[in-house]
Amino acid sequence: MLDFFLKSQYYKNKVAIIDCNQNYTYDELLEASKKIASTLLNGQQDLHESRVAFIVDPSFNFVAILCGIWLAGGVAVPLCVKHPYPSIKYVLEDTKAEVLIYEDSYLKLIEPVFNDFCVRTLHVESLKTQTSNLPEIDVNRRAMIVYTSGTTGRPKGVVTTHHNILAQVKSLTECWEITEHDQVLNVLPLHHVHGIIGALCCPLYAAARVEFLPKFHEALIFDVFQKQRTSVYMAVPTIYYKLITYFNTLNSKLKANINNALKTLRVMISGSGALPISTLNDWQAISGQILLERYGMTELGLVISNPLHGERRPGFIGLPMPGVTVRLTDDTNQEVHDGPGEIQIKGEGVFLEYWQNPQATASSFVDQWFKTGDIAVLENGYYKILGRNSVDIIKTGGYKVSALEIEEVLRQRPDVEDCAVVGIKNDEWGEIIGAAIINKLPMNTEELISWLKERLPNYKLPRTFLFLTELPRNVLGKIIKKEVQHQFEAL
Ligand code: MLC
Ligand code: AMP
Repeated sequence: MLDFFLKSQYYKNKVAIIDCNQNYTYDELLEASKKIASTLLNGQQDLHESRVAFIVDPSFNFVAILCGIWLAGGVAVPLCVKHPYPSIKYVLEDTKAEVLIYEDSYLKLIEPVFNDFCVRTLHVESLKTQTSNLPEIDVNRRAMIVYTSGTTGRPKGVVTTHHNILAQVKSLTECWEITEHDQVLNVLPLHHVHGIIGALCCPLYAAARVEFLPKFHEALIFDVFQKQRTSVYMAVPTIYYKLITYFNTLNSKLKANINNALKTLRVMISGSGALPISTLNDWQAISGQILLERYGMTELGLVISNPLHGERRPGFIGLPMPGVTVRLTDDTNQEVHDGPGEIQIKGEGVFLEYWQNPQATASSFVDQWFKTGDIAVLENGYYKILGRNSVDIIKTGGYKVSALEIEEVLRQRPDVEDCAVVGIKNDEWGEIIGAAIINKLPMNTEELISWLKERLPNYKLPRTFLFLTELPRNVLGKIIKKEVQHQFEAL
């Protein structure tokens, strides 16, 4: 991404970011980023990959901080603005962050940090004060850590280098022909690759314009579409589902206006979870747009996509993006050409490592191929996802959640004897989270949910509960999660 800073000099007066209806040019972005870098350096020559965490809403400031950290030689750790304190604490501890940048709205949330950590805390407004020389950064240095849930308890930090990020961004720019004429509406959380790489770094690299909204709301999104301020839109299937549901409540005049405005977009993209064909069809009826489905992963960026030109095949994730090599393999990692098999990926965009977890890094690769855990087939040149090789990974609203992480939290309660957390198929969310619990004492669901809310972010909360006297187990005593899923589906 460091290339971006060179390129942006040619787009000085072009608008880079819109937030809260205010425009910020590339020049303003570059200047703010340099000042933030200088303030972070605070007299040092280089941050030498020290981790800088920041809890800031999607905004001009967010982007300037991200760029500022990179210009100073730091590793950016974007925090989820919806996480409760224990999740924030986990990331700060795990990354051993040396700096935490915050804005007013999150002061109360992060207040315990002042006692719990020896970390330099900086308020957003104090960042743009200094100017100094900035270091030369080798592209193979670490640039960012984003957390992802896996099949082992706590989330893992996924480390990408500047080179990885640039490779990911170049691939997307080429695949979807993103140019300086594009306008991207970004309503995604920025602590995940969909929002930060796809809908932010990619348009910035192309010198396009990125617009943020103060919060996710269907009316606000349709308002921006109606004003024809968007040419490229990226979202998860749940968001398209929500837009369709909201659209159906509008009066016919408004529907007609939105309908016309949507036809002017260049491309609308869906990813992070399987796009139901019903959502694809309903959205086409509303917008005239055939959603372009693509596939990605925190460790990879976005790697397989239906074509911009040519057939967008419903139910398929498409073809390898530029610079990406894909193979399908059986259980012994032997290639099975058409599958079914595990998707394995090679490419310059593939992440460097799991943060301070060499074992997990080593076991996620075979012969330099990254093992995704997703099972697919290849049909007439297009990949189609069949499922995952672990029932313990749940995708809900585009977020990946570890069933084991939620089980660990539930087991901390004295009234829980045992539990099994599963994903249950759901039209709106892809999957919703269900928790089957063997309780030692009578349990009150409302109390349980508010207890969980203090420990887990909203998207990791179980939405439905089963209270049982035993869990289905196989002869080895292992819980049969598929059976638990059936029990929920039968409710
Ligand atoms: C929230 N709610 C849920 C839920 N999340 N219900 C069921 N399942 C879930 N997962 C409920 C809340 O309890 C609340 O209900 C209501 O929905 C609104 O909650 P919210 O927290 O305000 O949600 P909202 O802001 O509406 O968010 C919905 C969303 C969000 C779809 C905008 O989930 C989202 O931004 N998802 C995107 C995630 C993403 O970017 N993933 C990319 C990962 S990277 P009530 O009753 O209180 O109203 C990746 C790689 C790749 O996957 O390929 O891209
Ligand atoms: P994350 O770890 O949050 O980056 O999630 C990555 C996972 O999202 C992948 O391993 C897939 O299981 C899933 N995913 C991403 N895009 C798609 C898609 N288009 N269809 C089905 N699953 C997808």
